[in-house]
Amino acid sequence: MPALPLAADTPVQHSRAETVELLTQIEQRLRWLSSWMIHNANTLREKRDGLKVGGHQASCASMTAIMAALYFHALRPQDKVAVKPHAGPVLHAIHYLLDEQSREKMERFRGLGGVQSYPSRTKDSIPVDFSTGSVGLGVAVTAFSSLVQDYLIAHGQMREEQSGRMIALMGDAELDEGNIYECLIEGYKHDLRNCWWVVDYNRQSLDATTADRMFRRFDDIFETCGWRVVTLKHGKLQRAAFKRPGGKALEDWIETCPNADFAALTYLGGAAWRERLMHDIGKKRGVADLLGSFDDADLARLMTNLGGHCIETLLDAFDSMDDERPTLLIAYTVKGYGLPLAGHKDNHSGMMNTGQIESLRDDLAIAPGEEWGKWSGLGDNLAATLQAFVDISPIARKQAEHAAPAIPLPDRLPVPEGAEQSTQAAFGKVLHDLAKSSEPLADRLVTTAPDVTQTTNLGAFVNQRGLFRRQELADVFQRVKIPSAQKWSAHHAGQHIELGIAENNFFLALAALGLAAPHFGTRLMPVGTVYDPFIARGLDALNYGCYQDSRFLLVGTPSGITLAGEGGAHQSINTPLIGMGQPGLESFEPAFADEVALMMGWAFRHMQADGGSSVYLRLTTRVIEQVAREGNAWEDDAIAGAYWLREPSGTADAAIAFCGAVAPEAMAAWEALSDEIPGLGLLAVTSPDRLHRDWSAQRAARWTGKTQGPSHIERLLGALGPDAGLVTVLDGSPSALSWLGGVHGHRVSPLGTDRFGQTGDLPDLYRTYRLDSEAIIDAMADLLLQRG
Ligand SMILES: Cc1ncc(C[n+]2csc(CCOP(=O)(O)OP(=O)(O)O)c2C)c(N)n1
Ligand SMILES: [Mg+2]
Repeated sequence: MPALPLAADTPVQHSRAETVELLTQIEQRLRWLSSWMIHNANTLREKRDGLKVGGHQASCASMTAIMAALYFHALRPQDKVAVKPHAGPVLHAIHYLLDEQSREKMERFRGLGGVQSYPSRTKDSIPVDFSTGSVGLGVAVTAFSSLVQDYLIAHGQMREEQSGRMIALMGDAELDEGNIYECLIEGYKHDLRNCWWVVDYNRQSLDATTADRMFRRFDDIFETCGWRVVTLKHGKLQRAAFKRPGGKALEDWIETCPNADFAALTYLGGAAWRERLMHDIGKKRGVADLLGSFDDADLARLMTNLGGHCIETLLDAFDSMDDERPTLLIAYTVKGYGLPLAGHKDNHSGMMNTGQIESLRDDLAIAPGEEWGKWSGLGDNLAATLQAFVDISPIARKQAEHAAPAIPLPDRLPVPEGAEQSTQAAFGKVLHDLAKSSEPLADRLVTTAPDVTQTTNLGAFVNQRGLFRRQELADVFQRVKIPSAQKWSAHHAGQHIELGIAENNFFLALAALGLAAPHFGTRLMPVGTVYDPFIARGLDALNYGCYQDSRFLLVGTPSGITLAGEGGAHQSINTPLIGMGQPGLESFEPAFADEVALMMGWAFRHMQADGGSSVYLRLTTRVIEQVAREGNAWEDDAIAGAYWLREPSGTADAAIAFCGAVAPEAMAAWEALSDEIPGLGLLAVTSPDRLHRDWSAQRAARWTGKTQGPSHIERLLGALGPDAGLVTVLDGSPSALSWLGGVHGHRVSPLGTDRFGQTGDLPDLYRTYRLDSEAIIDAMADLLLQRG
């Protein structure tokens, strides 16, 4: 070990050898602290529920060298990292060394208020650039963040010199997730740059060792998509051994060794390595002498000296990647490196027992009781030098995220004109009007769609504001004067990001766009349209965006069996329940154009509010007659989730509650019944989601002793008599509204779709699925008869 200079008041420039030595020490600390954090939570902390706490010591140890070299050497303050979920404890240990994480939170790993199992932007107190957990998504989102960065640079919101690298530290099993390949293709189309994916290539997933056949295939795939592939297979010790007599035979043997064999030998250790190597290649020239020059412990160290555990190799690699090319760094590693779990195929959830962790502690000269010390077991000088090294690392200068200024919004968005309109067309017109305006909001809108720009009414906005591309792209059809309603030229000032059809990419792009404010200090207003049923295709990515509090407006359109001609494969049924069930997403299903304008205006406010969220509008192409309004009194109620379109009178004993496209049927049924049922109410439900949340919150407030007035739906339905009957109807799962009966104990007859749709015209489909006015009348008669 080279003599290290003492810690000084002024930052020291360390030589390469010193840097390697210091990072080697830090790697050991990270391995220790992550292991100890998991051990403490599982074995030492008091348990009240008998459940396993969990944690992944082997997955952490697999990455500690990579993370030490990245965080304390290669990372620049403006770079952003998505950390492999199971290496979360290593990230916390890094911030502990930086004095940004407390011992107390680490002691409460996986407990309430403690360090989260997987890095979380919203729940962890350390800076987390990207939440991770659902494997694959944290990888691909980095590419979209890089695209967002380019968008901001192109729009003059960031300077080129401020650009950072978007880095994913990924497990090799994540290479099996299809979403990362969808993202590769999209990245290529958009000229992706400033993106690194660093693979912890331990060739183990959760269940077992991974397929040998994929060796080198990943290189081909990524290179085809324009990436540089850097492979770190061997560490410095191995490379030196390969140069000695017999070394070539050893290198060839490693090259062809099956993953499972390598892992098993790693677990068994030095004697097993020797026996196997002697059996396989011992007769080759020089091999016996070469192996004989290592004792068992050194032989085991040599054989596991893979690129991803060799600090020098990692530093050289990171330093060489000094341009903007997207880069896949495949770092060979051993899962559980440096731990007795190393290599065992069942080590994913495996944990060191008490004897094993104590022996690791003793190896590091950490005294019992000193386990949480940052530099326990090291001399004072070395500890001070390490602390100084950590304190001057570029990552220590990373600026905290701060709230980006709000975008000034117009008081109201003008309501599109027309006696008959669809909600989808109204949405397109509101955006088009904005695009033509000089509102500051208009400049921050970014629209995107997975190959459904025109069929979801984004076309007018795109014609006005253009497609975004870093490189100009001419509209060939326009140039040769072939008539088309759609201008399709792209340039750096364009505001629409056209995506291929893969919905996962679409949701990840929205997630990244919606994080522009905390990530880059400039707020964007992302608006994405998707065919409503295909929300399901990207649902996990949608959830992923919401989980990290990204802010976007999602428009699912067209929806329901109202999309009659397209049949069952395109008609969404359960999306109202997704809207209700998804945290971080407020959903609306408007019926009329003025509701659409109102909700869009509210959405833009909510997307930039403290405690706000993303917003989802479920729309339709059905053109319906608009209602005449007297004043704006309905608006607040509509935002709260429902308003009386026909107020019940007296203590009416019935009401029809409808949502969305079936408004005409509900209104016709009301007309037909209102003579017979005096005071019959007609409730326009604009958001089952907000109604239900408010109702639940009101109940919870009672339990927690907080006083709060009645919820909105309690107030509205309070206008009905106690024995009243309710017919609810929407073009979607009836359960989105059937719960209304629970509010005051009213009897409910819920109409909606809960079978797959099919092709047909509206009268046929609404009749078949019981959404027409006759069905509403029948249901009401039934309710009234039941009452006797
Ligand atoms: C989408 C998703 N499916 C399944 C899981 C459960 N799971 C957690 S880790 C893992 C495999 C991890 O292997 P790898 O990425 O190679 O990481 P390692 O622990 O080997 O470093 C799986 C299947 C998950 N977190 N996310
Ligand atoms: Mg793995």
